[in-house]
Amino acid sequence: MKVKNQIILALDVEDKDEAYKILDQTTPYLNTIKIGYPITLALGPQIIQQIKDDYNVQIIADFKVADIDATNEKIVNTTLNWGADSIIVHGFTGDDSVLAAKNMAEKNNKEIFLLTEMSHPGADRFLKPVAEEIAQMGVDMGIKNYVAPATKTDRLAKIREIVGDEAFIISPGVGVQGGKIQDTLKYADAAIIGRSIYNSDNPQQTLEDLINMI
Ligand code: O7M
Repeated sequence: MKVKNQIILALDVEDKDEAYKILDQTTPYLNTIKIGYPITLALGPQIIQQIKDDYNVQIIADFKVADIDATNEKIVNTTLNWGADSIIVHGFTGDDSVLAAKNMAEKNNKEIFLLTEMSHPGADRFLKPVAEEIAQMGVDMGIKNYVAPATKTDRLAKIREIVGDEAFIISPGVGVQGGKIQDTLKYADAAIIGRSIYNSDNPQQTLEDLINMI
């Protein structure tokens, strides 16, 4: 995946006019938008194709898929049929669940991102102790794309070490959650940024400032 300016916008707004206002200001600089439950549940899954058609961007569907294999398969297939270019899948469910998601994405000529460890403090309790194993599982399964936290650069660095230089890592947590873009991009290929762009008084200026820092 090629991410323009190494920034992915997390479009976690729930109002279409607001979403389009932000997209108007940011898509001259960005080609990759992450949509998740907030916008999809508010506006319906049609929003995926609408945004693609109206802004000529690629969409990462952040549905953090975390079910048994048979259900993962359905979630991945339906999401990709709604127009998403890739889908984010949790790794903690284990290799059978992840494999089902990976196979279904490949059947659609699309890709999954494997979520290894999360950016919020609470993730230290249950996810951190197994994150390196999750990353290793991804490597063993031939997965190329990963999500790892920008708020914990030591952990991000560790996950990069495990998945290798050829893997593609996207990293959430820059801005409001405390991560710094320059530190993050030492280890990640792109940063996922939401509130500090879409809640800013001037999303375009904020984005320009972020790009200038890279
Ligand atoms: O910049 P923010 O904090 O407003 O938004 C960050 C986005 O990244 C938001 O959409 C979160 O749901 C998502 N995210 C995390 O913040 N932390 C994680 O560990 C994982 C994700 C994510 O994208 O998971 C795939």
